[in-house]
Amino acid sequence: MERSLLRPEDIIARAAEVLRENDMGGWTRASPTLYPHQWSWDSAFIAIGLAHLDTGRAAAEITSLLDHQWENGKIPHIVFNPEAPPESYFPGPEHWASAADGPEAPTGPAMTSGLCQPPVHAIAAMRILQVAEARGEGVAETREFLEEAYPKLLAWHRYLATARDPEESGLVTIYHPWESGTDNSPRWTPALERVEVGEIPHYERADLGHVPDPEERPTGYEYDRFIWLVEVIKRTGCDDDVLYEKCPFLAKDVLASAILVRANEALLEMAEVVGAPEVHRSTVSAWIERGHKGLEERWDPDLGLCADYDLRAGEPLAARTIAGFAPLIAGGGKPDQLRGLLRVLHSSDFAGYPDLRWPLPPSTSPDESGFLPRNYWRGPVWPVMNWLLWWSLEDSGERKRAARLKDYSLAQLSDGSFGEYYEPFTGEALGSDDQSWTAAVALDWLADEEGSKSQ
Ligand code: 2M8
Repeated sequence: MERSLLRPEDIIARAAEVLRENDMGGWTRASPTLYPHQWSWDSAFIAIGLAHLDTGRAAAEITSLLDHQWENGKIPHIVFNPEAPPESYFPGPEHWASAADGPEAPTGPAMTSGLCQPPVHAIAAMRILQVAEARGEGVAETREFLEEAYPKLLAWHRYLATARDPEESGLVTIYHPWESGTDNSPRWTPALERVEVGEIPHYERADLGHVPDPEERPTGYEYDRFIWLVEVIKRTGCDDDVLYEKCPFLAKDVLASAILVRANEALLEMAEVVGAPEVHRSTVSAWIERGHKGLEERWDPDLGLCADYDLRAGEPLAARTIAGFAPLIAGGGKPDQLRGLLRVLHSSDFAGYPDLRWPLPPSTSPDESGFLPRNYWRGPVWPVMNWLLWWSLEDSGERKRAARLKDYSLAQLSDGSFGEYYEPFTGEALGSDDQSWTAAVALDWLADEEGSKSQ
């Protein structure tokens, strides 16, 4: 059905409605049917959007996630909704139950997955304070929230800097493509192909029942590997040391590492706000420095992008995907490198590709061999990725480019469907409608519009 285009004030109203409808009471499901649970990095983006509606509710989003933090500092990638019917999502809580007996899993009735996702949380937490201060509302409450959240976020970042980086490379190791958040992206294809699938119990995919066309979701080949890796990870009790030895998928993720650099910068600001001891600040500063170095080492001059690294195979994973812009997202890079990345971003490899509906970067370059325009992380445009790029461009002083990215992104969202992702050539919304993080970034963009008007 053709939808009429919404005006900015209507986008705000609809986005707020989406977040209200997905509000499960103190936490937000990622989408109404496809994702009925709380996802880690979705919640961070959701908090950024919620801040413009209610800073207290935004803080609660992060707090509820942190309530399920593991003993070793890990923030789980999913906190399961006990009310969601068992057949609504696979693999659900029962599937992860054995991992919940592990020594690091949180005690109590709530069930979580044993994986994690990119660490956007500290960035979100500081953004809540920024919004509260700009509005002159809820500042004291937000500061109290930050005092509670700070040690937990520090423990989370410490987990990533140690258990997930025993080599001290500055780069985050992942055990499963789900940990990258860009599940079936071609960035992981060679590493996934090297995974030999063992015995897996028969399973039914719930996701295919929630999208109009299975072509929008990962393939059966990919899912078998996803599920096998979950089996392997569970059998170790999610033990990081054992996984380093045994996990058949072991990779350095440049996007998560870049986000960690930014999240560590946010943590430094938070340390200032809560008056944390100096030693924390020097530790976090060292993590930041190490992160920049690690990304530098993963620079691929042929791609003009950063490339992930397959630790198992001992080789780089060169692919033209949105994750390659990691140094732009990390910020603080060399001016030459920034210029080069901007060139690639606007080139025919990405946003300048001919015949795109809007000049917005597809998640995978249309020139990459694994590109599929309707398939999930293999080609569609993801508003949440555009938010990350926009935010990074703003921060690098590239305000004009940032404004263009925001304007086209808002044009994309003006059909009001708040799709999970969009077909790059037709602009059709794909995956789930009413995806919470899409609504959230729309709210943040439109609040920025308002802010710039009043300046
Ligand atoms: C997608 O991932 C989940 C598994 O974690 C799935 O496909 O079932 C990804 O887009 C991920 O980045 C996102 O956090 C999640 C919920 O929106 O969905």
